[in-house]
Amino acid sequence: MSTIVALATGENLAAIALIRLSGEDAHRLALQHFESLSSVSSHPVRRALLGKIILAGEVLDQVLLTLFAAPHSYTGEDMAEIACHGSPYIVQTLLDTLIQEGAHPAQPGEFTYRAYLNNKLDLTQAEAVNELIASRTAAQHRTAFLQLEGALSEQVEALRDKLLELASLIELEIDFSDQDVEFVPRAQFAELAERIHAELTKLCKTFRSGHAIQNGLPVTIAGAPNAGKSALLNYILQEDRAIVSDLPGTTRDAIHGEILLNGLTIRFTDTAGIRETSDTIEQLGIERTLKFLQASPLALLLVDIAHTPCDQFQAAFALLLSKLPTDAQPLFLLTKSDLVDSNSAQEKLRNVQHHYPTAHIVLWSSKTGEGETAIRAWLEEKTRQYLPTDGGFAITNARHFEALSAAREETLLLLDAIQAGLSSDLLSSHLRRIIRLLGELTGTIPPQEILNNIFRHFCIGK
Ligand SMILES: Nc1nc2c(ncn2[C@@H]2O[C@H](COP(=O)(O)OP(=O)(O)O)[C@@H](O)[C@H]2O)c(=O)[nH]1
Ligand SMILES: [Mg+2]
Repeated sequence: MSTIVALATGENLAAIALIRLSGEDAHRLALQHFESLSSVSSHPVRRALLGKIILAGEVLDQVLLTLFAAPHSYTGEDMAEIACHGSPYIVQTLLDTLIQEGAHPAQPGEFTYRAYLNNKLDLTQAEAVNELIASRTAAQHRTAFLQLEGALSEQVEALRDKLLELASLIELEIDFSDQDVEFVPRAQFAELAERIHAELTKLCKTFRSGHAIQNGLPVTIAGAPNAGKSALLNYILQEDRAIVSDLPGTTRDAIHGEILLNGLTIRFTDTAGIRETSDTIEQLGIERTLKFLQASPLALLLVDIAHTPCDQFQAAFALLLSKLPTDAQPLFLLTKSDLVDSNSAQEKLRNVQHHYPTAHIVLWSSKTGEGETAIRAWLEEKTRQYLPTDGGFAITNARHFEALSAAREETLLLLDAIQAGLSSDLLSSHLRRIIRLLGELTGTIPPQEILNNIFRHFCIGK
């Protein structure tokens, strides 16, 4: 395999830069212009050497060179890491020299790809490397780290092992089909398939949480113009993100802001106020509001308690409720509570609560902060629904979710086929499809393994 080289640290100016080499010439290339000052350690597979890089008689830099001997390296190949000073000139000169002398500039992800090819990581672990690097929150870090340590691979491999075992027995039945033998009693087979289905279902369910961990939890802020939506967003973010104005229709496009709660990112979207309008631009904004409301179950719905006439109060509620998706979990805020005396505010609250007994409704003022505790408690409760239960484990990757869902669907078909008493070769084809899907997930190639498994467990001799 050719030797590749790349700058492993970012392009930004920093004290130290790390240049990585991997492949059979990695050590030779790294040592070519290196003059050792002292040996920092002389471990047989990993050596760190302090020395100078000398090019055409001139010292380019003093560096720390670490050599890793195959297979004890990240990629499983011989590797060298040169920690030099972060000067763009030093980095570029070193890279140019190494490339001139035969190293190839690495493709994106090529070190990890080689690690995968050399069985250092499976596919899900390789993907986890990417997620770990990109992680910004505690929950993202935790899910990526668990996946890198093999939490998903282990579960999927355990399922595959069971399936491979079954597949080998069923293939054997096909071989002995003329003798009409059943190596797997069908009741036991069905029970196993159900267990596998249950485990796949459990894995798939973690995606709800994994998706929220990766992409944040969207919360739409909606209501009539002037209800106080932008003031609420600014209050939550503690900054002047959106323009607050008593001119109705000020916020025409969606404005986003994020906070971190329980390790999850909550993405608030302040939207254009919903009302009848002939202004086409405002109308476009309102259509976007409706899309945001439809797209996420969490919404903060605002009704101005100070300026909405009593006889329009319920209509305002009904209008907002009619825009929500069926799985909506809104929190209603009766806004500008500082402008009404507390008795009449309480009375209005009781009144709407009476008409909407199941709705969560609180009084809110962005001037006094009344209702902040209630909003925070609601957000806390909602985020908790998305936190992973299984020690932080959750699948975060859509590819994994799709493969697991497809495998789960196929398990249902397998169950139907068993119950319908279908022949071994039909059962085998379902099993093979599930095995292939799970194999694609972790990156192992299944059919050869089925064969190997047969030969490993049985001596067929024909
Ligand atoms: N007294 C009071 N005024 C508020 C409150 N929230 C918003 N406002 C005022 O109501 C007007 C409209 O607020 P804004 O946040 O722009 O409403 P939006 O159209 O829903 O985004 C502005 O003049 C705000 O200063 C509040 O809680 N109390
Ligand atoms: Mg606004």
